Amino acid sequence: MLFSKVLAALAATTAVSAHTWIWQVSGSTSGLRPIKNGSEYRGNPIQDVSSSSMRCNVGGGSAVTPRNVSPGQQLYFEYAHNTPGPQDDILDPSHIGPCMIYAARGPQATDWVKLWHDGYSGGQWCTIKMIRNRGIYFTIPSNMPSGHWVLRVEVLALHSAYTVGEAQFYMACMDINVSGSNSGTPSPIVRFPGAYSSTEAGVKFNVWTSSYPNPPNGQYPIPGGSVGGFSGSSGGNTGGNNGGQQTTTTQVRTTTQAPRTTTQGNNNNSGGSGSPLYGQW
Ligand SMILES: [Cu+2]
Repeated sequence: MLFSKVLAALAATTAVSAHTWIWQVSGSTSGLRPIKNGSEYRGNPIQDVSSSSMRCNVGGGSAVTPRNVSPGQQLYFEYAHNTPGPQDDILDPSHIGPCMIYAARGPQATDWVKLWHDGYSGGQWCTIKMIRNRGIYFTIPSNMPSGHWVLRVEVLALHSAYTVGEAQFYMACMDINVSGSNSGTPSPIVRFPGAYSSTEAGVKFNVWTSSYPNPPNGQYPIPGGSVGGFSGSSGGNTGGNNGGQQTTTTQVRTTTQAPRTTTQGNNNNSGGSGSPLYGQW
């Protein structure tokens, strides 16, 4: 239909110059792997799913000193679009799509387990919730095995993903040292690159339908498979603010929280906030 063709044309011709990155976690850059080198803009996406940069972005291949965390501890991944601070808009709201968090044993970080994801749920895309929260809240699983892990925190922008190779992946890695004495085995395992295909349904995805910004029928298949966890023994841990220990595979609790100001049903096509839909993104 004409409406979607016009939108697609706008999306295709608008210059893409600024995107998003995680600038700190819970008020500190401790454990966060740097992206790129020097002063180069860090908010560009990775678009080639076969690139080694899919793992921890450009420049994020090497471990840094891990931050000490406890099972059950909440981390707040704080995003920036332009200049970090209260005036920053985090991410252009045209960038609708899912969020995913994985973990792998550090420092090598080769075998990843997905700990959480949110695609389109509760009538909203994850990235829009992320903009409202100015970041993503994530709770370290209460049964996460102790030791050095790497968290891989990712958002995927789908506004150009109707063309193969134009989905925009924004990921960052964080080295953590999990306290306690939990042990256990992560599963299922995926690799980066490898976990995603450029042609799978959630990566080559057309948002420009008559239901925009909502996906057709409210359905969106999140890449990377189902959420896994840790199986096996779970010892006591120290310092965590978690509740009861779990001994089997766990689901990670909340991350992106529900929008604070909601009107009945968020399913209109108005685009939501007052930010321009098109412009610098
Ligand atoms: Cu962008």
